[in-house]
Amino acid sequence: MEEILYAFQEALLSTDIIKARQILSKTTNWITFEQLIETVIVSALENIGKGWERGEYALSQVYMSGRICEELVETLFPPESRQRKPAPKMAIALLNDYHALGKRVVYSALHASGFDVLDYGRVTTEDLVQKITNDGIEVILLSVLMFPSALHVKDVRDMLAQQGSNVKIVVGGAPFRLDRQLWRQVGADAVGYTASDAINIIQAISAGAA
Ligand code: B12
Repeated sequence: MEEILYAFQEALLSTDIIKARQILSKTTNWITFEQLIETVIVSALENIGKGWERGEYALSQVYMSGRICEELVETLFPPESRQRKPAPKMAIALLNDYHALGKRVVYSALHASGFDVLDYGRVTTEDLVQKITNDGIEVILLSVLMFPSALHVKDVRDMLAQQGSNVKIVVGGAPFRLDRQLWRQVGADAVGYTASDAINIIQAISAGAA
């Protein structure tokens, strides 16, 4: 797996989408979609991000790596389960942030697992609260990758509370992985660190266990 990760990372850094695609396609018959996302794509992007922090790579390399992964991930999603699962009405959104890949992965994993989820795309706090109210959303999944965006979850919680709403907020993204208490501090009901976590949390909420 180490070798695959290294080769994939090198392909991303050289903006070689053809090679990156070839490397991933060789893995799809022996590892699952979730493993591919977590152990190859997320790890490669994290390593590249760390290299950028150390001054080894240019921001353009981080940017292009993210774009290439977005494009490749589109072709990798497992076929959707035809059977829809009973669940509270839910939506997913990217809150005040531009890192779109994590939300895309979580949305597709949930959808492929049989859950109907509205995709609100990138939203501001006010837009989000309005959409939640208008659509009668019961569970909102929020993806944020930057610390200031994570703090906006608290604003969402406060605005919803002012309206007497008890919508469940599930959060995920880098700031919550880096600070394991942050989700509680911003008033979320649950946190997930991977797309599989999102599925488990939604299953638990649907079963009335969370
Ligand atoms: C690629 C990348 C970019 C790309 C984004 C491309 C794109 N279209 O998405 C580009 C180059 C544009 C970019 C720009 C910036 N970035 Co950037 N970026 C990254 C990087 C390296 C990887 C992010 C990524 O796509 N990962 C792959 C996806 C699949 O993983 P993920 O999003 O984490 O999602 C997974 C889980 O978190 C989880 N998950 C995600 N959402 C949710 C939601 C729920 C409900 C659940 C349950 C789970 C869940 O499931 C997903 C699948 O496993 C991260 C490093 C990191 N450690 O995350 C920095 C990082 C997020 N970036 C950072 C920064 C600072 C920036 C910039 C401000 C840099 C700058 N100075 O200009 C800009 C801001 C852009 C903007 N205006 O918002 C910082 C944020 C630091 C912070 N604490 O605030 C990070 C953490 C890097 C760092 N360590 O400094 N970035």
